[in-house]
This record gives sequence, C-alpha cells and structure tokens, in this order.
Amino acid sequence: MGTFSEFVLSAAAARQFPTDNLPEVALVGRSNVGKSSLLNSLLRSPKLARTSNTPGRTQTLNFYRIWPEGKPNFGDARLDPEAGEERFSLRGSAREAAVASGAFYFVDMPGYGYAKVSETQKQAWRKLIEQYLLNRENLKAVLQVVDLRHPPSRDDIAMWEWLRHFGKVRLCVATKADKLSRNERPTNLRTMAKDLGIMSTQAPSPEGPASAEEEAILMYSAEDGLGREQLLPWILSITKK
Ligand SMILES: Nc1nc2c(ncn2[C@@H]2O[C@H](COP(=O)(O)OP(=O)(O)O)[C@@H](O)[C@H]2O)c(=O)[nH]1
Ligand SMILES: [Mg+2]
Repeated sequence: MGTFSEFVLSAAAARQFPTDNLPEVALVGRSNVGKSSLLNSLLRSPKLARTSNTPGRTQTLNFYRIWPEGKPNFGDARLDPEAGEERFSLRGSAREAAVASGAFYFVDMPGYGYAKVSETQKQAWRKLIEQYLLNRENLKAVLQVVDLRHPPSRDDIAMWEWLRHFGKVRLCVATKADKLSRNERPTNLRTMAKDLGIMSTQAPSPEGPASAEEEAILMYSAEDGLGREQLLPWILSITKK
C-alpha cells in the first residue's frame, strides 16, 4: 500500500490545532517559495496542498495527516460534529491505528516576508508561528524552504538563526533547482549554506540528524522530484523516533 495523505484542518489560532498528538513536521519559508509544491511532490499527491502564483494566501497553519503505509480502514474519524474543533482529531482505536502505522502531520505555515499585508497582520502571523514553533511538544522537525536561485533573504537568515537558537531539529531545503543549470546548482547551494552558516552541503543522513546541533541543506525540485529520495527517509526517520 502506498502513502496516503489527507488535508485535515486549517488553524488560525492555537486552540484549533489537532489534539491527537501525532508527530509533526513543519514547513516554513517565504511566501511563494514553493512550500505547498514541495509537499505535493514529496507525497506524490498533486492536489493535496493548494499552490499559487499569488503570494501570501496561506494565512493559516494547514495540517495534513500522512499515513506512510496507507490508511487503515477504521471508518470515519470525524464522527461527532457536536465535538466542534475536536472532531478533526483521531481518538480511541483510530488514534491507536495511526500511531501504530507511523502516521504524522505536515504543517504548512504561513509564508513570511510578504510585503503586501498590514503590519498588524504580520504581527499576528508571527505570533501564531512563534507560538506554534516554540510550544508545540509533538513538533519533531522544521523544514525551512528557500529558493536555490537566490541568496537567502534577511528573513530567511533570521528564521534559520531563530530555529538554531531554539534548538529545533531543522533541515534547509533549497527548491526550484530545475530552474538552474547543472553547473549553477552546486555553486548556489554552497552560497546558500555559507550565508546560513551551514557547515556542509552533504545530503542529510537518511537516519536523520544525530542532534539538534546538526544542520544540513538539500537541493530540491518539486518539478522533477530531485531530492525526494533523500528528503523522505530523513523525515520518516524522525517521525518514527
Ligand atoms: N519550476 C519550479 N516551480 C516551482 C517549484 N516549486 C514551486 N514552484 C512554483 O512556485 C510558485 C509558488 O509555489 P507554492 O508551492 O504555491 O509556494 P508557497 O507559497 O511557498 O506554498 C508556483 O507557481 C509553483 O508552481 C519547483 O521546484 N520548480
Ligand atoms: Mg502554500
């Protein structure tokens, strides 16, 4: 059975986050950098996350539940509409089945550095993102998505340093590699690593990082799947731990 991926909910506030306590992997990055496309290509599920040419549309944290070994048949988990937000979370035997089969969430975060929103709106996003990243106990790793074509923005660098400062298990994914020539790719990757203070451009270990000090960068393309074979095992090794 192949991987099964499902959109679960969009949260605009912490009280809306799922409560079934499965491991979570968050995606952060500038608006329009390719976070949603990365999810779709990684999971081979082209319509899972909405992609867009208009930046700044994802203003919520979007939770996708991933079943690496397919979804067991336990009926509909959303049985009780009376339960409000709670109805999106798995419980009882459904939750046990999810844990046993290694299910986890991808959390697609609102893009940062988007100029065309008000300062108030930006503050609200920042607060929600920070609240999530700092306090979420089942958050296992953060993928920071950057554009391989350009050096990191100030926001990219600030975000990466923030993740480092708070000791978050992290991986930098430099996407849109297909838009560069084969010669340009390693050069840009080295620049990106250097500007972010990442010591090595070796592909991340399939066993995941040995500690939260370990930083890695990976070249990716949502267009042709470059990097997918390295990224997937890295994530699965962490969500299984
Ligand atoms: N050529 C190419 N285009 C990409 C890639 N990733 C994303 N895009 C395009 O970049 C735009 C923004 O992507 P999206 O995934 O919506 O970005 P998000 O705002 O970070 O979620 C869309 O037009 C995508 O088709 C990639 O790896 N290669
Ligand atoms: Mg998106």
